[in-house]
Amino acid sequence: MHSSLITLPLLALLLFVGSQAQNLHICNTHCDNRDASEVSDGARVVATSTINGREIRLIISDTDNMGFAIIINGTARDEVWLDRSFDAGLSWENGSLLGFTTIPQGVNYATTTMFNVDYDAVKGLGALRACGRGLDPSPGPLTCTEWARSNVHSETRIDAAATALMQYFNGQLWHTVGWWNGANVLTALIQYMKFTDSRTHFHVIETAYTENLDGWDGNFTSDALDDTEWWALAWIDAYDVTGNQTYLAMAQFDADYIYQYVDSVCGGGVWWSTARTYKNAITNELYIQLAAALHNRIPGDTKYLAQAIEIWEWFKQSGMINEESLINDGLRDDCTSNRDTTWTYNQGVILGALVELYRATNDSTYLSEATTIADAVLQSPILTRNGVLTEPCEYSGQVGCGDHTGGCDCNQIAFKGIFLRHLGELNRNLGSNGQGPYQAYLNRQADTTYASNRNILNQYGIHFAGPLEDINASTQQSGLEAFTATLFPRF
Ligand SMILES: *[C@@H]1O[C@H](CO)[C@@H](O)[C@H](O)[C@H]1NC(C)=O
Ligand SMILES: *[C@@H]1O[C@H](CO)[C@@H](O)[C@H](O)[C@H]1NC(C)=O
Ligand SMILES: *[C@@H]1O[C@H](CO)[C@@H](O)[C@H](O)[C@H]1NC(C)=O
Ligand SMILES: *[C@@H]1O[C@H](CO)[C@@H](O)[C@H](O)[C@H]1NC(C)=O
Ligand SMILES: *[C@@H]1O[C@H](CO)[C@@H](O)[C@H](O)[C@H]1NC(C)=O
Ligand SMILES: CC(=O)N[C@H]1CO[C@H](CO)[C@@H](O)[C@@H]1O
Repeated sequence: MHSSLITLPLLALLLFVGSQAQNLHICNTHCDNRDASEVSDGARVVATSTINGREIRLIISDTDNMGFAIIINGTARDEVWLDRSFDAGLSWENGSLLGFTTIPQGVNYATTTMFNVDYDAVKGLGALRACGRGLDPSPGPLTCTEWARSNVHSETRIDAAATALMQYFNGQLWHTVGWWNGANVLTALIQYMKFTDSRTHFHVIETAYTENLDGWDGNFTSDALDDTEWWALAWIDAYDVTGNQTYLAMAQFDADYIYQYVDSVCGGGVWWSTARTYKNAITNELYIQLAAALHNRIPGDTKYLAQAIEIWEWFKQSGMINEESLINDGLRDDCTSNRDTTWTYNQGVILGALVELYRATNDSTYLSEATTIADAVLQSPILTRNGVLTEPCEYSGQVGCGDHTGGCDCNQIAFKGIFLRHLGELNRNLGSNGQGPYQAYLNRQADTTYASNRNILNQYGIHFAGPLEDINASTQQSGLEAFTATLFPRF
């Protein structure tokens, strides 16, 4: 896994996101700095913060897709302004103090002018917060509300989760996550498009393709073969929603690159990396899924189906699937299972792989083998705690990704969404009329993360059951996938 970011030129259109150019003057339906008295009916207070007896309010008009700030219960010269962020609240237009104003003599409140939430011309998705401070008797500490936005592109919980994820997009990848996570964020966004009718973020498919084509070793390959597979599977989904053969051809190119690293050590299987030091579960599960998916999309193919079956037959008897029907991480040098952690994503990708094999063959044995593994996750007290999907590293008290104590590293925070993506796929193939055998479980994950793991910007943290912490684009990817997994195909 490569977590580090690579640098390539940003899309010129989105340059403002990285540089946070000051003094943006945005005109959508209305222009920035519009008088607040012109606000449309239905504006609402979305966030408040208090400091030294003053209250700062953020007011958003969904109709205008604009917001403004008010300070009340203050004294003359108290200050109020807006901050606006185009990267999910990581940074904002420094020094702009949008709409900055002070309380005049004789009253105890002041209102800023209105500013746009989004920047439509460059598809910039923004967030606002209201800030202020008292000036009497001397400059006091400042306070800001939480970040929030309008309900534009965010009316339902799944649309809001997708829009909050797109706020991290930097024109190439996503702020706070690197190469392999980027492939998974893209997959989560494309699956959202696939299972809803939304095309709001459609442009990201081509942009991510073009801007990352020269990343690492080119054509989405690198020494990390699992990373190559994540990208290849993103291009399979891209092909599904666009019908564009370029993406299918790229997935095929990547599969052929990976298959060079299948050999007879331990009886078969793909190596984790080109260094040929470790045969593990994820790389092989992903390959089965990729090869079977290619077969299902390339008329007349026999090669990829044969590869998918070959790797599955090997994997099934490799020892990595343990006596509980859960999948451990990989093989030791002596070719026995290392019995390492049963990460949720290792229980997930195989479900998607077996569904693709079922589609390729109509052999329902593949679905029953998938069901056995899925049921084992639902029954595992480690992976399903009080009915809620939980990564083994969560709540461990160890310092995890970032400075927080979520206990999972920067790779592991993405795993639960990956599991749900594939459980959803199995559920769709076992069910009909919007109900599969895992529907109740999937609905519970979505409802729990919505209720216990979300802020008012519709950002999701690492723990589905809360508390809310460690928010970044990978935890957001998992949040989005909790909703997508509950949906049935509509295309
Ligand atoms: C403003 O101050 C008054 C008097 O101190 C108090 O009764 C009122 O609740 C305050 N309003 C807000 C919104 O803080
Ligand atoms: C197919 O995708 C490629 C890569 O994003 C793009 O350059 C090309 O224009 C697309 N073709 C069509 C017909 O949309
Ligand atoms: C990428 O794929 C194209 C088309 O197959 C090929 O011509 C090119 O050499 C590949 N580049 C790399 C760096 O693999
Ligand atoms: C699987 O069965 C369906 C329904 O009978 C049929 O349409 C499809 O062609 C079959 N696929 C394969 C690969 O045999
Ligand atoms: C999100 O993940 C990145 C690495 O992918 C890490 O640097 C960052 O600290 C994480 N953010 C949080 C809040 O954990
Ligand atoms: C002077 C100033 O306001 N600096 C802020 C600029 O924005 C970053 C975050 O984007 C803040 O951390 C700085 O304090």
